[in-house]
Amino acid sequence: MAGKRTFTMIKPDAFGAGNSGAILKMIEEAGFKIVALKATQLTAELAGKFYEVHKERPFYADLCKYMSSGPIIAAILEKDNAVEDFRKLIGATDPSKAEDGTIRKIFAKSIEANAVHGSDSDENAAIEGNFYFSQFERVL
Ligand code: RTP
Ligand code: MG
Repeated sequence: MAGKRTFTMIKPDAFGAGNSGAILKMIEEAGFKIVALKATQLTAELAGKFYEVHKERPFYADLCKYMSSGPIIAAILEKDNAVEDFRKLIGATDPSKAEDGTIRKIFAKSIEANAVHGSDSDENAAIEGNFYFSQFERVL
């Protein structure tokens, strides 16, 4: 059965542009409950750890630099079929390929500065949520 939780980050481009509130509003209006939330900033080292699965990819160094370049918002979201439905809501990685009405289509600046992150599996959603939040920092 598909899981009920996913993990997201509002990336430095969207945070810096003052779009965090509008993005969280879209997320809630799409039926997701915010069950953990914080503003924070990654060091390059922590970004490297978070994106370790991509360490062989050509964009890895740039991505770590970018993700540690400014504040972000991290959140755990709850909804039936959360991972898949959230990836539909955010749209394709490359905003020029994202469907109209998706968060990336509306807010992303480029394939790297693409406004939001969304977990790609139930397993990674749990790992990523645990990376940022203790048991006391989330709704049980
Ligand atoms: P995310 O993990 O952030 O939700 O994005 P995604 O699944 O749609 O894309 P993924 O392949 O996991 O890539 C992670 C992030 O790396 C940056 N990226 N840059 N320059 C490039 O060609 C490139 N490709 C990916 C993006 O910030 C992407 O979201
Ligand atoms: Mg990904």
